[in-house]
Amino acid sequence: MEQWQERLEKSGSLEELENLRIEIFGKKGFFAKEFEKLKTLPKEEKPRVAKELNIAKERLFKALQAKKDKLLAKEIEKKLKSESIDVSLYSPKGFKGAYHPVNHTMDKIIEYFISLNYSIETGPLVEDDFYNFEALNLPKYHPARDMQDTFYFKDGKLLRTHTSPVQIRTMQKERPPIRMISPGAVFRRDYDLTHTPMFHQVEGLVVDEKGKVSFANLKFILEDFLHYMFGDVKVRFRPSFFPFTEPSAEVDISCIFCKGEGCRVCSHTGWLEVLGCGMVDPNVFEAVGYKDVSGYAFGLGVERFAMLIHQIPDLRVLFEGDIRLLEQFR
Ligand code: 2NL
Repeated sequence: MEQWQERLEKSGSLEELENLRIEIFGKKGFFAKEFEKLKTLPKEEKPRVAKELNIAKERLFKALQAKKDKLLAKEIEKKLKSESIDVSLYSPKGFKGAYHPVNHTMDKIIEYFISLNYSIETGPLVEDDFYNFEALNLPKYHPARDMQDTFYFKDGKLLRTHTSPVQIRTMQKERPPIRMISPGAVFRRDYDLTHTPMFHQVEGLVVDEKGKVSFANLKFILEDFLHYMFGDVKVRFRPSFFPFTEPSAEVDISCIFCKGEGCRVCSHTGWLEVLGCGMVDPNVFEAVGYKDVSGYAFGLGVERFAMLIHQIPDLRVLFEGDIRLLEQFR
């Protein structure tokens, strides 16, 4: 543990710190391995070692956070010094403004579902444990609830990590049949080429009397939707898992860049993953007091769609506020 602490102290840049974070907390990192080793310990040893590991993990994570704040402050200071702007300069060219690619993509998605008479529902960005996790069949110790993935407030409230709480609220408020989408901003502690801490989702939900809504209906709608969004592409469904749907599937389209031949964007598979979906898990219906119903649900990341449609290699540029980004979408 001391060696990690020492390396944290010594890291001189955010990039170095991020690499260290992955080394310590990542899916194949130090703690993942240590927790894996727990399985081989004798039964009576496990609780003690697990407790020690959790305490050490919490402590290191706090140290990492503190170091990150320090480095960030330094970086911002440096940036401010190098980017002073002369606001008195005359600009002969009136900038006309442009529509943001994320808004454009969002509009196109919403338009499709409006044409099928889905309602558009919205809800609060600050949610509580029940709406964001509990009602969605995410048990108390599910990794998604981790401090590392979710932004928590001191009072236990949180920034929603998906728009599913809106579906829960809508089901509580209304009786079936329900046919809705929930577009909006969501928040996760993630920042790299393909992840930003704020991004947008559109989730869909259809609920009716038991037997009236099938996986075949879901499949038809999503295939039609993906053809509307991406034109003449192949669509395939792969079995998958989500806590809130059963059965679940992930949906791929044939790569729009290489037409399925295999290229860097599709990691030479010929396919791009674009959606998650499934039949609503009975536990979710139970949480909202629905009986004798069936339903399907799906979710997608709007930035990922925008990235594919507009060929944007780094998602972070979408939210840096640099006007040169928008100038390309006039
Ligand atoms: C993904 C997957 C999904 C859902 C979202 C959902 C919501 C309720 C009940 C059941 Cl209230 N399901 N949402 C279902 C399957 C997949 O999103 O990859 N999103 C980016």
